[in-house]
Amino acid sequence: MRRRALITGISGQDGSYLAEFLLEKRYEVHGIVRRSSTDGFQRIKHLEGEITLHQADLLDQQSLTRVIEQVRPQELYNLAAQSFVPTSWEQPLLTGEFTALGVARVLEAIRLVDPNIRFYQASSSEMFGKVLEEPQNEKTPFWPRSPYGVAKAYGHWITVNYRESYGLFACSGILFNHESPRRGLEFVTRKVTDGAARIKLGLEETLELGNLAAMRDWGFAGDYVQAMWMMLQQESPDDYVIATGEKHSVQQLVELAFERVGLDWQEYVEMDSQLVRPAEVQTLCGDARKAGQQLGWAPQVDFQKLIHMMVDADVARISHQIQVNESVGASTFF
Ligand code: NAP
Ligand code: F7E
Repeated sequence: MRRRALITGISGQDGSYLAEFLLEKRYEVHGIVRRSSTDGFQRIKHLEGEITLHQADLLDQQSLTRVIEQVRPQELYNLAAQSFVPTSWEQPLLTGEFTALGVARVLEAIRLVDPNIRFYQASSSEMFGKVLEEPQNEKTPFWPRSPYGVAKAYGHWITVNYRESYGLFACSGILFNHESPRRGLEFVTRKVTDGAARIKLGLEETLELGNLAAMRDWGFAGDYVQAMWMMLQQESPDDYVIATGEKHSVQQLVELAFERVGLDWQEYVEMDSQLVRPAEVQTLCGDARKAGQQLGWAPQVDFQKLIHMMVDADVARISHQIQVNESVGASTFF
């Protein structure tokens, strides 16, 4: 019998990589998607026919319980969230509903339907916020700096609490920033790689950015989803930091991306003070030694390879789009 996994947030960056990874492992893969008036499933289009999608929403307890009852997964990965930090200041309550209470709703559904389901919670390095030590490990205290970080801290602790209260096999993966060509265009890595590609191809003249001094520990999403699965294969549930252990500034990211397309970034990048956050997470760098020792996990893609991969993918995608537009005589580009 194939093992069954249910993924919330399957249409997101991580959901798409995790679905591919589990299919390779011969899992029967099910995903939760919310209803939309437009087709938002670009990242999982190529998996059509191989995965089964179910409609539900993190805001709707009954819809979650119903899908879990229908699918009866052995493993459930809760990746759905309002995941963009700046939006969490614009919509703090909705972020709390999705990103914090949504976790409790999924856990409640598991507890009621089948407490043997193994549960993964997508926790975040944003919980460390104004960091109290460096690098950050599983024991580093949290000091979140955004409504998103605060909501993720709730999601983390409710996961720990359900493990301790009800004996659920519930794990919290504290993942540092991870990126890929499938990253949303609003996050800084993708904004920069897409921006450099557009400038190179003559579609834009400048790129506006916020805090260039911020530092992050950036890894590749394809590596990080493997750690999620590894956590659920252990004898007992636990929490793990997943990171590369190296940090770089946004400016270094910009330099690398523009260099890849043969341009001098200083001629194109402009500072936009509107993009500076009300409270910034200035630096993050993770200590993933526990995951290395207990899960046997290690990142495979380094920072330079990651940014080159993303720039090359954006250049190829946009060049292709230009060719298509030219062949149909379209005068505008999206
Ligand atoms: P993402 O690309 O923004 O994907 C988020 C997913 O959540 C999408 O599939 C989205 O569906 C879904 N979703 C949002 N609200 C929902 C709701 N109310 N009901 C059902 N589904 C909903 O995020 P990601 O980068 O893949 O990250 C996956 C998870 O890891 C998130 O929880 C994120 O907060 C967390 N995380 C990410 C990172 C990172 O660096 N990427 C690091 C640490 C933790 P739609 O397609 O309909 O919008
Ligand atoms: O910002 C700075 C910004 O939006 C990174 C999410 O996946 O990782 C992500 O959160 C840094 C910040 O990611 C721009 O101020 C400068 O310091 O790419 P980001 P994030 O906020 O770190 C964590 C681990 C998650 O869990 C989240 O879900 O870059 N920055 N200029 C900028 N950031 C953006 N977005 N846009 C700029 O123009």
